[in-house]
Amino acid sequence: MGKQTERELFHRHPDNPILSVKDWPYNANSVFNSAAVEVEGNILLLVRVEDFRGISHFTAARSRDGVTKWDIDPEPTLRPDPANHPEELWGIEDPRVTRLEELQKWVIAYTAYSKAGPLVSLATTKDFSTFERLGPVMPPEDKDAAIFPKLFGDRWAMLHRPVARSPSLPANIWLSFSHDLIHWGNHQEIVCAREGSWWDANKIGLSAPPLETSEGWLILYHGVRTTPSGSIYRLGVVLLDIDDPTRVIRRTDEWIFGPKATYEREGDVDDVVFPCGWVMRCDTINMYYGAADSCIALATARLDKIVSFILTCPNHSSSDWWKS
Ligand code: BMA
Repeated sequence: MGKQTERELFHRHPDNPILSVKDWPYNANSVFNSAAVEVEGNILLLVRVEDFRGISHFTAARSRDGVTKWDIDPEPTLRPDPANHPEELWGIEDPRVTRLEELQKWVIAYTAYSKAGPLVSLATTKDFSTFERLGPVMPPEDKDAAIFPKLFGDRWAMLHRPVARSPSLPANIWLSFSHDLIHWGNHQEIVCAREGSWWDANKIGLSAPPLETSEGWLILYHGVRTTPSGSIYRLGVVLLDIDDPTRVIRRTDEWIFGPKATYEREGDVDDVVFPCGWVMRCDTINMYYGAADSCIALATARLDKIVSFILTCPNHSSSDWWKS
């Protein structure tokens, strides 16, 4: 591969795509954008499955090595429930799962596709078989949300991406706090989309949930570049202060991963890499990502390499330095 691909910090698994509809136990249009966690020594992916109506649900897939021999639930694990949750009328999408040791539960932040637009909903589970919905926590339009695994003082923190009604306004990443996971406040904009020809101009959003490192919270985000032939979804990283996640310490200027392989470049939506989960195994980050809204792929990177890389990135906050 050429120089540009070698520059990427993440390495694609040779078996990619590791999951697609041909592996699925029931008919579906596409499987993509899965959450990823480790449960009792297995990698568990909570996979977004789109049916032939265009409506999405979640199905759990488990594998010991996180690459092969997936044990996939024979039926949808969590379906939209529009009768009790009208905000799920057009499906549930893009789950991000965080372990909350404090509560001995997993919390799933997902997009509920309501008539008024996509919004952020939460559900909790102990076993990925039964779920308790906490309901919508952010009004539309808002998506790309994940909860931090730790309390800050006595408050939980959530990253999310509200979108203003005016299309001329950028879509930026916000941070909010809550005592009970249901009522959220102290909303603050912390990472802003850049402008002009930047790869992450006008629209960004959180990808996988925040990852705790010795240097701070590692935040993986996607930037959307609009081109005459469609949008390109690429990835960058931000480092947040470990005790005060409102403080941005570093941010990559260049994207660290973007669509290159055929399964990322061609699919239901071309040129998309969209991770909703990453799992640490030994010193390695396993990043699971939706490719071209059609299948699931895996890319790996050494955590120490990512951390040393982000520490070489510009030391600035989300101020508008890039405009000048
Ligand atoms: C985003 C989300 C993702 C999707 C991506 C590319 O807005 O809706 O679910 O993968 O667009 O289509």
